[in-house]
Amino acid sequence: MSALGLPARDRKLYRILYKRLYLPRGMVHGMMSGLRGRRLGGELKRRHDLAAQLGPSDLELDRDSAWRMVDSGESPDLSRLADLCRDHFDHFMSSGKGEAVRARNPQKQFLLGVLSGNEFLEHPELVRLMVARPIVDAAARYLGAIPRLEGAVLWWTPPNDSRTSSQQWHIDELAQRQVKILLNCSEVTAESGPLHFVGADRSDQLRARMGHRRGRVDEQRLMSQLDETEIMAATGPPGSAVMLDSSRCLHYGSRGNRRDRLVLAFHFFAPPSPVDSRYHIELGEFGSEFADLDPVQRLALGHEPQAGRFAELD
Ligand SMILES: O=C(O)CCC(=O)C(=O)O
Ligand SMILES: [Fe+2]
Repeated sequence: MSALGLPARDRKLYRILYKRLYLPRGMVHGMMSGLRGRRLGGELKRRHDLAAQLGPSDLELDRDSAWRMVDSGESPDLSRLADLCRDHFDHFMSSGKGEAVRARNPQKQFLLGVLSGNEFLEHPELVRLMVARPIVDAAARYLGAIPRLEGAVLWWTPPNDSRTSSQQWHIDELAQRQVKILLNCSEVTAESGPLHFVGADRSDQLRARMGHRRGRVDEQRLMSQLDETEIMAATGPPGSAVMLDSSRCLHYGSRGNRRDRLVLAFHFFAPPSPVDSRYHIELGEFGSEFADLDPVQRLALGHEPQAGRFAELD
């Protein structure tokens, strides 16, 4: 197996450095990525070399603005993935689990987890679609190395009136850069609390101007510098998606829903990226359900194929 699995001591170290000692994100990530990169050794180089060989993906992201929309039907893999997630959700609701998940967390009636992290391993057909080549290739070309599918969560947001945590403007601080896909699995309109976001180059500029380092962004201050027309909303029919670097693009979502929203969120981190998300996926053994995946896809799932298998890509 690859050396990507994150030792528990790294998680602890990150908490101490970033949360307790309050060291700057760039410093903590730089230091810890260096350590992890060293552990990855030759694998890291192979991930870089392989990414350098890739041609443009159909789902290419612009490096500066770091986002793109995907129309419904544009990616057969995402369309199929949305259908399967929708079926899973229908089954989840009809078996009464919807009410149970709402009751479990009365304070937070948004982004309710229908499927999360390693639960996806019971649904390999979903995992396989998340590492479809156009998706991994787009993430690899943006991140400069074959990345890992770090985590995934199928989120249900019912109508709500709250405005807390990720319903407020923020960036995802767990990584320096990442590629996140938010796949609409239900029809997402302005009433369904779509993800709202600003391109990365503009977000960098705004954050620099506000001196923003971490935590929620003050909305009033932000809006005094930002024109409404610069804000994008990820609306669209099932199978449509937004791909973005949510660690650079300011964003919020699930706000003011009048209608339910079902989205699949999954993200790719650069290989040495030091922290795991709450939705982390960690493959144990590489089972037969993934046996036919190619070397790039295997690496995306944290599995390093035998050196000889790389020849297949040439
Ligand atoms: O669409 C949402 O509710 C916001 C989700 C979010 O902040 C994220 O996926 O990073
Ligand atoms: Fe976020």
